[in-house]
Amino acid sequence: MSEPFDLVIRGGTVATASDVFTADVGIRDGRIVQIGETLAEGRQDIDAAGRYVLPGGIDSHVHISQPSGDGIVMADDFESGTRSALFGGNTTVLPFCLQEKGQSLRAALTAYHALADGNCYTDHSFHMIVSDPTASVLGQELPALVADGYTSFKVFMTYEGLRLNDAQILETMDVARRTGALVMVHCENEDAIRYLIGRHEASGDVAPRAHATTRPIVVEREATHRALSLAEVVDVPVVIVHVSNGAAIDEIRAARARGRKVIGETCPQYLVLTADDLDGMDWEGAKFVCSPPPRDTASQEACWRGLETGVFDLFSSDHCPFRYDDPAGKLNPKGKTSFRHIPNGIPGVETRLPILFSEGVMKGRIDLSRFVALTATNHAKVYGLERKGRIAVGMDADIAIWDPEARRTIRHADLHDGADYSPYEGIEIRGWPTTVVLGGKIMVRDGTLVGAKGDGHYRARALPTI
Ligand code: DUC
Ligand code: ZN
Ligand code: ZN
Repeated sequence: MSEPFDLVIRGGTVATASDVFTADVGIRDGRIVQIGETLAEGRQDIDAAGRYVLPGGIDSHVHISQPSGDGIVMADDFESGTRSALFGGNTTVLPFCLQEKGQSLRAALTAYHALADGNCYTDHSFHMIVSDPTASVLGQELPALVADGYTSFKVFMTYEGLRLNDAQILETMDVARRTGALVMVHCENEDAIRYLIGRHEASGDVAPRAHATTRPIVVEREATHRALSLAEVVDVPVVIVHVSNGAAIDEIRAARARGRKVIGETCPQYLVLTADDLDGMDWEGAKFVCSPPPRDTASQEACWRGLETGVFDLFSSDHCPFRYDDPAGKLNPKGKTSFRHIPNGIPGVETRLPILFSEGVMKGRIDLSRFVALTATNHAKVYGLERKGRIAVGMDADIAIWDPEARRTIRHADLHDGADYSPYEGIEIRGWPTTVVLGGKIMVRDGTLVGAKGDGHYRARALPTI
């Protein structure tokens, strides 16, 4: 007789990126070992009748404990950031590890691992942010890191001190070509933004609302076109992250029509927020300052269509939390003098999945399989998490059990991150993950934390399969 299961999730509606069916899921030694009808009793059983049994979310775009400039501190460390992720139905996150100017990539990673090790509630891996692409970084360090399982890196076209010029982007993309790793690009034209910031400040327009005005769609569209063109020159696939509008989407479509391999990502803020939300808000508008900024309802519709039609492969949170009422956050002493000094980014790792589920699945815009693809399966494929993102025999038992009938109103007081607000406060949600299993261990049971920090582990990644 075979060994008993450690855990059986019984009678739920299981969804994969291609199918939806009713089954029991048998788990042993951290993996899914059997899927079928009427499995034998496990050491533990979860009754999932009336529930959806989905792969744990993979949020491949989050920022945790990232150095953010003079006196500014991110609201989440690895403990609070991954706890919040877990409560939002995620079992893996991919935060960014920032290379500071003059720093070796290895040193940046060592420091980042030290912050994460033993403190995480979810599994995790890191993307490098390459800010200083010296000959040794590109020639030796980056290829060595790719070989070690850090198989993706991000470059910026905006932010002084972070942005790379076209020559540097080409050189960095060439490392991806040689190694098979994946380049992610933040597409906004820094020079155009600086010009517009100067104009606004000169006219005395310094409130948070002007953040969006100085980062208009054309600035993102131009940079998206350029990033796609540079990737075409080098002949590498590219990930265009946090796409906010239809013009940038058109650039992705056009590049694909030329035969280019492009991965598109969008985020909740581009579906449910607009720049107009800041109207009449004065400094409280700082709560919504992120880049690219949310746009307008036409852009929201374009992003929805992109999710429905396959322009977007990835739906991520871009969780980048700063406290609002805090001298180390949005309302830092300089931040109160101009939008230019408000740290860019908003929290959202816990609300990403409920927002897409409620607005997308429950309102009939996407089906459950597309939801699974956009929130888990595609992230695993794109970023080389070979044993994650699917409910299938042999995969890690990373599972979120959803109550599709749950009704909640987003209130920051109910969330688990380290910020002091949610930009999504007051949004009505239908459907919420109630129980979350990581590597076969129940971490959240019926809304209560039962796992421990340190249960989440670092996972080296394979090359992308796209
Ligand atoms: N880019 C991100 O990817 N996240 C937050 C801020 C930013 O500019
Ligand atoms: Zn970015
Ligand atoms: Zn980001």
